[in-house]
Amino acid sequence: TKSLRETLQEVIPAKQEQLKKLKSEHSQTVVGDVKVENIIGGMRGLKAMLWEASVLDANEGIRFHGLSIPDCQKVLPAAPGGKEIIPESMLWLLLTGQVPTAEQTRQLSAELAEKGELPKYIEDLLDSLPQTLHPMTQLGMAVAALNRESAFQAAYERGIKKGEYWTHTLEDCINLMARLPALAARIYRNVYKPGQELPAINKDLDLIGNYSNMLGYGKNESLTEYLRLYIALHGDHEGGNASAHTAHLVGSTLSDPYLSYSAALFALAGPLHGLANQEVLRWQLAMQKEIGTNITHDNIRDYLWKTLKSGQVVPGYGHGVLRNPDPRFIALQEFCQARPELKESPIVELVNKTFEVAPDVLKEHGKTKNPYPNVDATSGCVLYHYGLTEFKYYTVIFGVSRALGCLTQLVWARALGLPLERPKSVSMDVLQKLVDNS
Ligand code: FCX
Repeated sequence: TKSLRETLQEVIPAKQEQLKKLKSEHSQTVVGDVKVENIIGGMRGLKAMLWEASVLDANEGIRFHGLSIPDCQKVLPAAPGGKEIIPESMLWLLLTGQVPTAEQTRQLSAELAEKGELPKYIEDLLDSLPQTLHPMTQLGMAVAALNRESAFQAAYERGIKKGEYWTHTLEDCINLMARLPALAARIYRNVYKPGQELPAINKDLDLIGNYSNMLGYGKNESLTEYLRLYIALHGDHEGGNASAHTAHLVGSTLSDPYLSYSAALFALAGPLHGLANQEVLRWQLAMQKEIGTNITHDNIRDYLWKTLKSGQVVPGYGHGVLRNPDPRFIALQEFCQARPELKESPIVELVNKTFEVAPDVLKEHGKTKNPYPNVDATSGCVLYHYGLTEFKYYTVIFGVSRALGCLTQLVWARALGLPLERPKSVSMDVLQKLVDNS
């Protein structure tokens, strides 16, 4: 059985060759225009960066190396005894473009468990932080502090050749991925369950089996399976989203993976990005409180209009790229439909009913380009149902997940020798001149 490193070693030369050819033969080929709307509109739609692991289609959603979410659900190995995709198999796919065997997935799980313990100074750092510090701030701080361990930084200081960058980057990425569950679980314990014992990492468990266990939910197999699926599906959403783009930008300065990913986490912590899942739940619970048990389409419609008329966005709806219901939302909904306890859960039912009404209301409202749900419309509600009710923690779970894509691309950026990112900015006066001369 080939290891992850051996598999990567095999696939990298062909990709390097592909890039070399694109560079030498097509450097000056025009593949798009830059419009004023791109410059003043957050670069929406501007094709301006390379990202290998996944591509987002506005209508059909994300594909990971060409595989849709239903494809991944068919072919990617699950945990022993489980059914859902696990982050290890997704990580393998994102990194190598290949579907791992069950044995390769188990080997990766074992390696991550082996490397999952936190250094003492990181435990001390986390334990010294005030309970009131937002869990995402804590996660970002701890990930940054782990760069004391960076193999890449140490190798760079020794003076290695460019061709070796990716191997040290990979080592950092695997070590960071391995430690994220223990980091995230310690933050949860410190903030919400002080005094609760933190179990040691079980070397026989997969990454999320251990995470769930350390959070104190190890006996809830349904929640553990949900976390596996949730974390695998949130792993990557092409390169332009704020967290992925941040990791890529910071990584392009040859900052090590710990610093690059901590920067990404702070982008994820914004309410228009990763924080949205906590906002959705807050909003759905406020709706539940207002309309009580009489969950009718009319009541939900009224509540949606109330939100919109007060100038707020409907959280969990809309997207910078997608123009259809998010397939990640659909996959999480299907998870709920397959489990009677979830299907009948009041909060899950409310999410479903909202989905039946919200797209029409948002179309009538006429502002958003995408009136359909994104993944955040449902993700937090399942956690809530199972008793993981601390909203402020939800983005941390997303943060454990998004590492899959961000770290993968850091390995590829170094393997392909991608340069420092440095787009050109213009002032409004310069833009006006460009417009006048066009
Ligand atoms: N409710 C009400 N109005 C909305 C809306 C929504 N859900 N989504 C977009 N709009 C409004 C925008 O505020 C904007 O109004 P403006 O012209 O007055 O500024 C207008 O519609 C056009 O926005 P649009 O181009 O469709 O959307 P953007 O690409 O600018 O923004 C996000 C995309 C996702 C930020 C936006 O749809 C939003 O705020 N949604 C709610 C928050 C959310 O769910 N975020 C999670 C996104 C994602 F899944 C993730 O990154 O995690």
